[in-house]
Amino acid sequence: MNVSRRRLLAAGSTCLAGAVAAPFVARAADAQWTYKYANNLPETHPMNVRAREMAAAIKRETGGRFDLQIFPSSQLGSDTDTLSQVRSGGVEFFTLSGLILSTLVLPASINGMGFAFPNYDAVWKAMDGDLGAYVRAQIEKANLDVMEKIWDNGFRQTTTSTKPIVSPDDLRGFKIRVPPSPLWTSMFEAFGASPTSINFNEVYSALQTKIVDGQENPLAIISTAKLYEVQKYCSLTNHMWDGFWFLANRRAWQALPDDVRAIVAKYVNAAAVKEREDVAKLNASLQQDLTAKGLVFNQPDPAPFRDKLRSAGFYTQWKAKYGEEAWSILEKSVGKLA
Ligand code: X2X
Repeated sequence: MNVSRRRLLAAGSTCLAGAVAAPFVARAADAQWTYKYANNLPETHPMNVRAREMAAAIKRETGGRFDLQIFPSSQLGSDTDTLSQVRSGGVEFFTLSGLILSTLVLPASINGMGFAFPNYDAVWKAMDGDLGAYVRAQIEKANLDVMEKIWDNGFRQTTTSTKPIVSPDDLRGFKIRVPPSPLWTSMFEAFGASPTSINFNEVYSALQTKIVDGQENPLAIISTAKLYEVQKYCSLTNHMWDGFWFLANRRAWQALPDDVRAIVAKYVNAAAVKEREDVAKLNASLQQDLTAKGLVFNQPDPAPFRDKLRSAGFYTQWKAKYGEEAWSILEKSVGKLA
């Protein structure tokens, strides 16, 4: 028996005044499945704008049988907590950066390899092609289901409250927040920086209270999460590309009838494709807007950063971790790295 039916019976059996209970019963009976979707981004980010559209379309096409409830801004917990919850079934859906997911599925961080992707064309070709398929197969081996289309986070830029990052030397000893993920820590350690792992829901306050002097994120996040309020410089380092896998708790996903599952998957994947366009547009147009809000931009030459990673043995080290198969799929998309 599903939850809403159980609730409906419970409501019926304890109801003394039918007229009072009726509106509740009618609402509970509407949806057969009420699934939670958690993410770490503000409501105004394209991810949540497209998710709201997608939830409405799913509700319409399932005739109200499927109700997707969206919980933005880490309302149900940090990324680390929510990863546990999507595994246990506490939440049914969760969008998570592949780099953070790598704490569970190591190869899921591979798309975040430093300076690997030159542009979005190369990203979508790889992630909708062999590299994405490889990573999804590894995610499924870890007992999570994952939708086909990865959502865009974007190319990441570095912000600070103290000084612009112009060359790799500027990162030496620099206190920077990174998301909880070995690849991020390893990469900033290779630059000689001093990275601290902090979940996104604590980033604004960590910057505000100067626990760290900087962070790195795509412009769409720097804007929607208002990080410009607590940062002064933005260096367009474009040091990696990051995306969000739309994960599903396996038991909850498989419990859906085929027709409902197909409708949900169709709209989730379509929303991902629209969100990609929105984010790319924002990331291209936000510089002006953020400048007006007081951020000072600079565009460093990526070559010395890449050289620094190479000479620190960063690529060789990660090639050994991922293994030949994964590494060769990556290099097929982006060219020789190590
Ligand atoms: O935590 C971050 O910086 C964010 C929002 O970009 C990710 O989810 C990786």
